[in-house]
Amino acid sequence: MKRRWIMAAVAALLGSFCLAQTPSTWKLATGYRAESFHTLNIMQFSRDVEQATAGQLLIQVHANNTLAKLNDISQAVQQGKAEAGETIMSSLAKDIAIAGADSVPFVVNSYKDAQRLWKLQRPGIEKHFTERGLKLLYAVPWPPQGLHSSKPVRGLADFKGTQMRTYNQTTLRIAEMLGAKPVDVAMVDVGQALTEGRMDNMITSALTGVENKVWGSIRYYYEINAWFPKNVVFVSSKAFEALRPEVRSTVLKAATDAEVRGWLASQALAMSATQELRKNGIRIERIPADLEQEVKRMGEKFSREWVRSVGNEANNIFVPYYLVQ
Ligand code: PCA
Repeated sequence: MKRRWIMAAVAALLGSFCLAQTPSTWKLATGYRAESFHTLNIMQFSRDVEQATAGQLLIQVHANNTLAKLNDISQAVQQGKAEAGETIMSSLAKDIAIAGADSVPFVVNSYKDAQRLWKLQRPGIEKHFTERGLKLLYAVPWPPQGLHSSKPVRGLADFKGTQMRTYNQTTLRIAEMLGAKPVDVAMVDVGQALTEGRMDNMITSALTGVENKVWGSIRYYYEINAWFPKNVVFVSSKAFEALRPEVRSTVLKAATDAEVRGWLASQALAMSATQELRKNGIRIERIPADLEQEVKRMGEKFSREWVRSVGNEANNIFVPYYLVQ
């Protein structure tokens, strides 16, 4: 009798042990290619988590818009179609206005500035995420945004009527201000859109030019350093809270590491990508000084419009940002 009792107790104990050890699996959706540096960083994050939790949490990366399209990823996570996701933060700006802060032109001029801006932007983003049942994990910037063009750009008139590729509200508004025709093209479709003659120019990183091998059509790249947009990686609060506390802290530690690693990678790629464009025959030039002035003035106009439309939350970021400069 006693032996039976002991066996039952052992079985119950083993059972609860196994239950506690059941691994969790997260599907993580991203709109960028598997080979993109952001995705490679996520994959490293996933391996770090798997290793540090001894397989307690597995994060499966679904790249290239396969699980959800880039602009729908936060919704997909909120609706439980994926546990986690990555998107470009400015794609959330319609819902969370301050998510557009890192795409306001000519505010940030270096990675150091971009870090300062992120520190000021982060608490507000976390608050809005929490209200939507999302937990922020980390954010990593794209290299600075420059102007790619199939024709040389000498003055504002050179943009008139051109087909300008856009990827967020900022690029859309800029195309409008320049009198260009905005064409919405996903990052992964840029190469094809160029081949099909659907676009003449775009503002994006040199890296995005390299990843899409734009040199067949793009002949000029102007390093205007317009802004440093960030990708943000997040998980549903529900999925995060379902983890045991020690797994949760392991995930957060791996997220901090991923953020540091991602910023360094972005910085290194900013240099090498521009060289890669040059190697492939693209001319790296400065825009003429008077055009630069006009473009900067447009940036200021955009900033004013942005701060006015967002209100207090924008001031909470930009006032301290400019005060400590
Ligand atoms: N590449 C992405 C966003 C910013 C960037 O550098 C794109 O062009 O869509």
